[in-house]
Amino acid sequence: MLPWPAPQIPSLPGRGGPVRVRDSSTGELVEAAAGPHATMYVCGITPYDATHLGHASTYVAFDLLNRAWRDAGLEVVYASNVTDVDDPLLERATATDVDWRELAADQTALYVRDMTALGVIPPDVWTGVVESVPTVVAAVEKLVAAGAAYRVPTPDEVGDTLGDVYADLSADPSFGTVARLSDDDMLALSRERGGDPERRGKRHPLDPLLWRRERAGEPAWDGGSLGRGRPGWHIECAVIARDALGLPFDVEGGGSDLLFPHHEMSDSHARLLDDGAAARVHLHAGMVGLDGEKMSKSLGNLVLVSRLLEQGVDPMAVRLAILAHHYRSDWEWTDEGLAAAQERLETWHRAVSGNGGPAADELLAQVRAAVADDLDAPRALAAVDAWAALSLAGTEAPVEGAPGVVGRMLDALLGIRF
Ligand code: 5CA
Ligand code: ZN
Repeated sequence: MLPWPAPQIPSLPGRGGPVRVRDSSTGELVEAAAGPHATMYVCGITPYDATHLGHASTYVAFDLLNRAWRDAGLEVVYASNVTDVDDPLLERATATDVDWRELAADQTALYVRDMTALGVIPPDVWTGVVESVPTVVAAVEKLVAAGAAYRVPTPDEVGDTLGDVYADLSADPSFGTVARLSDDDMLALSRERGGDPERRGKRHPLDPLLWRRERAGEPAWDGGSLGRGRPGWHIECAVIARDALGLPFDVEGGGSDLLFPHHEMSDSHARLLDDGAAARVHLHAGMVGLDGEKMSKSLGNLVLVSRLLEQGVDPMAVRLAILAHHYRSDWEWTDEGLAAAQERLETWHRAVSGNGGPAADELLAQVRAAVADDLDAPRALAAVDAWAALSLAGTEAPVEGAPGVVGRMLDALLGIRF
């Protein structure tokens, strides 16, 4: 798929240092990429409803990492997917009597508009599930041939009795090392997040679906020796990430709801496909809530980016409202938070609008240090607030051109553009 146009990123004096992040597998602070290249896969949207603040917050978090890496001189390759065929998308299409392809295309277009408005750097490789079906089929066939996958009879499948294909997790001695959860927790989360532990005929309740045979009324593709059908969820990301970045890649990310089962399973598939490691570092953004509940398409408690923009809200205020929270924390979207971001944006705008202001070097160093320290955006914002207050107070001897450097820095590192 063709991603949205990349924003111009201004160059800055000097260079940022190595970026450290807290790995969600181990809880340790680690260097996100050793360089000179940095590779990142962030799970993309399932396009059945427009971008809400939760999605936006997750993509802004990884955008911060992308920007910090580039500022440190690394050559970044960022890959992502669009889950343009999956159960929830098909269910919504049926419920609203829309063609599933049309629904996916419309919602993906809206997402593109939202990401562009929020100044998110687009992926370098952006792959839809539908276009990756042939490579997924080859990967599943490889897992079957290796004895790492097996067939489960499907009573209602069309035509023959090949069955659905499931991964045999017992073939992967490293299974469980991504999320490091107890068996009970894994089972509960699998049930909650798209798994099917009760499916009869599986060798283990957690074994995930790799290939779903065609069912009446569902879209299906040629699956070679697997028979017509469509990909399971986790294998798609394993294959898309591997093909875009090679294995192992540096960072695999998404919201914290993807740590298990999605990333546990997709890493397991990737390991078995490549006899090696999948992602070096796992990074997960906290969940954004509304009125005490996780914001989610299935619950319907959504604040949509597109709706805020329609109401005339400056997308940079939305971005600043997101950046006011550390990416790993769970937080609530509120009108007050947005109002505070709008006020902050105006203050910053006034502060960077003059020709002279307090020197920029120290602020640049502080913001660089904050983002390099596990993407600590709230700390970066506080440093800019202090500089802006000093600038607007007019008590410092003005340094010519300093506001210009600060403006470029806000743009390059934080994605805030006036
Ligand atoms: N297509 C799959 C990933 S392969 C998917 O999870 N799609 S999604 O549309 O449900 O979510 C897109 C991204 O937004 C994921 O990284 C997900 O973890 C993140 N996300 C979803 N809800 C929230 C939320 N309330 N707060 C923060 N991030 C969220
Ligand atoms: Zn994914």
